[in-house]
Amino acid sequence: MIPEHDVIIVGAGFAGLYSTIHAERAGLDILGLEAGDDVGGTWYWNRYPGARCDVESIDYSFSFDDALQREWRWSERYATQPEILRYLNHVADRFDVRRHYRFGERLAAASWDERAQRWDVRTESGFQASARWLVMATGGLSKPQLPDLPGRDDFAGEVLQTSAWPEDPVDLRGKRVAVIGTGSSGVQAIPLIAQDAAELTVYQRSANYSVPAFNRTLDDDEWQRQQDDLARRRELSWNGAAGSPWTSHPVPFADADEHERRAVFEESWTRGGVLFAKAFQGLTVDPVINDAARVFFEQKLAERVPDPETRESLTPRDHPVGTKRICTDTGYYETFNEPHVALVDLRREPLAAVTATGIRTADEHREHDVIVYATGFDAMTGALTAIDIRGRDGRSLREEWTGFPSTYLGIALPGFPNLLVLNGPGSPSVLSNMALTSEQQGDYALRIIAHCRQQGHTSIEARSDAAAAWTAHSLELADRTLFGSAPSWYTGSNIAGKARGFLPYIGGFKNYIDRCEEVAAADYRGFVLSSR
Ligand code: NA7
Repeated sequence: MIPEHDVIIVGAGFAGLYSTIHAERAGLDILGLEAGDDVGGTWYWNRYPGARCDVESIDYSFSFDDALQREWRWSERYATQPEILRYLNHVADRFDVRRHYRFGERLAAASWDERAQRWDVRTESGFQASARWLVMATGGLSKPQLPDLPGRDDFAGEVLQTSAWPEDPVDLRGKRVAVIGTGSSGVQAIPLIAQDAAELTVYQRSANYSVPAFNRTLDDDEWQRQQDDLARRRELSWNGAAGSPWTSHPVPFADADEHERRAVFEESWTRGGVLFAKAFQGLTVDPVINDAARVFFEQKLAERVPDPETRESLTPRDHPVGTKRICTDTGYYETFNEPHVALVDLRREPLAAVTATGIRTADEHREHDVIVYATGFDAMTGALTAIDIRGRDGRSLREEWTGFPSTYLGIALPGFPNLLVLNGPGSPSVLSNMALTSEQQGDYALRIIAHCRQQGHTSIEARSDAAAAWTAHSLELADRTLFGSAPSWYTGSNIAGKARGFLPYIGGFKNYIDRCEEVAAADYRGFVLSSR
């Protein structure tokens, strides 16, 4: 007998936990499925040294429960992976979430049964279940990508991946370690790996912009100030473009003189990390502002890396500032000043093959004991196309998404009734604070479900024209910025054969919420509701 539920929620990260807590409050019978052995999502898997969130801890936490907000004491300005994982475990305990989940169950297939108006799902272990609603909280950066390098599997040493780092401690002391990849994960891991390794060689295909985190322990005074300011901070976050309280300098770049420009860049630099992209409004839109930010960055880099050749290799050349997510580092560039750390610039010296004992480039063979892959993710679509999802009339999501994904508000897909995707392509999630987007997305999905139940509808589905219009609107907004000119996971260009196009909605978190609210207020305009 296959168990039947009201809703199946896939994933137990921020979005899955939030949705499960609130689906229970809405009186739904829930089954949660999670591939990991416990809750945490991204923060369950990414256990590499140095893993941290680049959104401040006070903001990167749930806002829905005041007691929860007040009782959890973050220890640092930017929380480490272990601390965020402890937090999510605390949330799971506090709201007794685990009893809804089956852990260690990776969804393999889901198909819509039109007659029964239900989704039938099967996991890789063969477990089956069915539900009227299928909520995918599978994460935007959860399908790791391991590059198909020649000879990759010949390497006889130890292979590690930042996004699937072992739970047991990894001892790199005395070892010759290679790291491939210099996105946020590589940039965070490299300084800590360098502390242990006898030799560290970093293989860099493209240089990224990285700005120091200016991380610090939150002492009691700062914590108290944050607590006193929390209501204002949350309000700004909910009304902001990226779900955080930070805004750009109020004076437009064009109206500021040289002195003011310098002061603004300096101030936003010391705010830390990704916030540098917010220095002036329009920094990722106007090439003139962007170039001024680039010049400022390069001056800072010169202070951090004295050697001109190393510095040249570390200077980003393939994208404007902020159009790939700015990395947030602690001592990243300084690591390359250490005598036992080498940078291999793959632009000058392409990677030829992995061998049994190391890595061969066009110029040289280098021996390694360990290779660490920090090579990113098949972002926003990869976790969904990994599953054989069949909608109305057997339509395959995987096949449809060989083209650019068409979604309505990022949450609904034409041809896939009652499938609700949280933080999907066409939503602002990965450009925004995931803790708050997960709340908004979970709420919206549950409101759709509640609306259908109240009205006696058994299914809801995005209309194709509504999805096409939303997707065109989202792409058009991206075209007005400099983002499209950057090869990045935002545009799918990090994955061979993936359709190109800017995946997240770039119109801002608050604008996105407003659009969702307009649709709801207009009786879910753009959706087809039906009853059987
Ligand atoms: P990213 O940002 O996608 O970085 C992946 C890195 O791996 C990047 O430097 C890539 O170079 C590099 N890469 C990928 N494939 C290869 C091959 N074949 N050879 C050499 N180098 C390669 O992923 P992260 O995990 O660091 O960060 C993802 C997000 O997580 C981040 O933006 C935050 O939001 C949190 P490339 O730049 O493509 O030339």
